[in-house]
Amino acid sequence: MAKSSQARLFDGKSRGGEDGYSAKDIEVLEGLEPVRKRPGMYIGDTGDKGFHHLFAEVLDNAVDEAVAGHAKHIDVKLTADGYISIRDDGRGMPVDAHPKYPKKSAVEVILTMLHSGGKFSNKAYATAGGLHGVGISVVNALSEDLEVQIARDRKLFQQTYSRGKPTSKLEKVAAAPNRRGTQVRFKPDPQIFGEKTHWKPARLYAMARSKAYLSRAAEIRWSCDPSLIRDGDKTPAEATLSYPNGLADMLKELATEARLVLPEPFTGRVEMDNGGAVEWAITWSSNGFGSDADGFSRSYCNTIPTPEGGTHEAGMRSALTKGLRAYGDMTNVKKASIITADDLLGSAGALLSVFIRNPEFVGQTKEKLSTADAFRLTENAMRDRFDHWLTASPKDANQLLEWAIGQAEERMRKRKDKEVARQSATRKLRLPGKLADCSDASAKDTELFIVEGDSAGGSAKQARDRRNQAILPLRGKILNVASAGDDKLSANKELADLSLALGCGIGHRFRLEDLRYGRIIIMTDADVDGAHIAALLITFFYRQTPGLIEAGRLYLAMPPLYRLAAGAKSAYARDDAHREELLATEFKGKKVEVSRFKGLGEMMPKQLKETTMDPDTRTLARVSLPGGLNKPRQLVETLMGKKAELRFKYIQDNAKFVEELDV
Ligand code: 1YM
Repeated sequence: MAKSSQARLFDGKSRGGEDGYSAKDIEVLEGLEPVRKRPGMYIGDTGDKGFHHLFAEVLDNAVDEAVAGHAKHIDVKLTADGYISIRDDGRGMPVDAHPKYPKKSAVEVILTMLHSGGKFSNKAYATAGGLHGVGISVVNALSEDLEVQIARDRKLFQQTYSRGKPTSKLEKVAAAPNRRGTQVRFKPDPQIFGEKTHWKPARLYAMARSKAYLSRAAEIRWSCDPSLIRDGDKTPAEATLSYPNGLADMLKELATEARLVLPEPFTGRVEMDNGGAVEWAITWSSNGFGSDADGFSRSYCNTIPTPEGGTHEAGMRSALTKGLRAYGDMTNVKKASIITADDLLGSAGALLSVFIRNPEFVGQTKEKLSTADAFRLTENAMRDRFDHWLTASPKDANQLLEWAIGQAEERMRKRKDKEVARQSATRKLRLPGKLADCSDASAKDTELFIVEGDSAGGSAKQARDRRNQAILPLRGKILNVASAGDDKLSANKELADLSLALGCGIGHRFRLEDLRYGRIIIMTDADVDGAHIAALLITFFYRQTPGLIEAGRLYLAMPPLYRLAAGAKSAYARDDAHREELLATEFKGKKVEVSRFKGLGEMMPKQLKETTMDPDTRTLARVSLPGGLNKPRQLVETLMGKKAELRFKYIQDNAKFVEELDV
């Protein structure tokens, strides 16, 4: 309606009397042509939503009249002919002639002029731009047929309209000694909404019901032609909607299946001297509320829903959070300080309704209350009552406090998990380009083969089981970490790639739980160069990730050095001794062809798989620290460290033990 619902709440009072209104108070801005031209501008859309918005607009007018204390009953009647009628028993729209338009009655101005409203209600366009309070004239403009009946001054007046234009004069049709109020009966225009858009009884009923909860003063009597109610639709044909406990009743309805944290909800209503009011009903559930798994927060301003929340909701959240924290403080529960509004209200079922003058709305659909005063008003009203409520029943208060702390802890745990997941995700994103990773993401049962050279890497990639075996080829001799400084280590590309692939960090940042693979397998050629590379790698692991070795996660692959073949029979030998053994046993007396592999890259992938990589047929040597972590420290320093003289001395001292040199 032009005179927004928000506006009129206090108008009756401000003029101090029932009939304080007169036609000269109506402000007129424009006619209705723009509405029919661009209906979407006024009602959002011309689909189901806009269609039903027409009902909301008229109902709001009637509800306002009830909230202002002038009406007690509202009748909603849906008939088979597609008409809906809404009637209240309030003062009745003013019928006197309008001074600026002496030929028109006030009703006609209200119904035919866009943005006509009470002069005193400078808040008439409080929601301008929003969809609420656009005016009953918009409903008239978009109706094929509309009839208004006003019972006022013991007379019944009536006027009819079509598509916003009067089809009759305002006429006195009867005496009405016992009737008072306004009735609007209309049928939306199919030219605007199409032939297929119809009233949905369930939707209308839900709208009516929520209004009844919000205006505890009003009793809404619902009636719907049974032919309109489809199978399976539980909408009643007749119902009386009266909820003297307002939001508390609404909450009861919404929280039927909830496992409540507290037996009783926190409810209340505070009325201000200026006619404003704050009403709320809140309960906490440990299993959500039916389809609202995370709870819900529904707020209203002057019975208009504010789905985007706003200052009143913020005031409520603040009051409750501060209140509970203060209670925790008072009862020496230190942890209460970690509770945030989301912890407390994230899975609560909260209903809030405020009544204020001059509400202002912002946001995409102007459904967010922005009036700054509403914050303080709500916060003050609720905080005071909440403090009393908590101290009055310590058992419940403690339970709520404990529950909220649990929610806070859960939130912190989740955040941490997320952080870890994010870290591993970024680690994954930053994997070295030449790593051929496995498809399994878990560290369980996965293996990383560190391979010497690109050609061996190529064979290994073909030989692997890509589900759980990853290949990282390293080029040539890697840096000797025992003789290089930290700066060299961090600048070394091969080792940087290796650390990235491992995922577990190195040095003091090492964390075994971040290791991306179950086993790390060094796979180098079975020659001195291979042995040297393996030694360099083991040195790296020993110095930078000793925990990985201690955990038994580092292995050496054992590729064969020889292949022995005699006719159809073939076998692989690890080393010279093994070769001799095979020649003396399995191949005894046969003409054996012995070939020596120059490197892994030379092997057929199938051979490499069979001899070195397939868990069913291979042999792995686990790198271990038999004397504990510190035992090899000196030896590593001597053999791999910076000081060549230590190495020289070691060789001199130990040369006597060397029996045979394989060169
Ligand atoms: C079924 C819809 O519109 N009831 C209704 C509307 C008005 C009044 C009473 C009313 C308001 C005031 C004074 C006032 C309207 N008045 C205006 C306008 N029911 C329905 N009931 N007298 C009567 O607010 O001061 C618009 S609607 F513009 F005249 F104020």
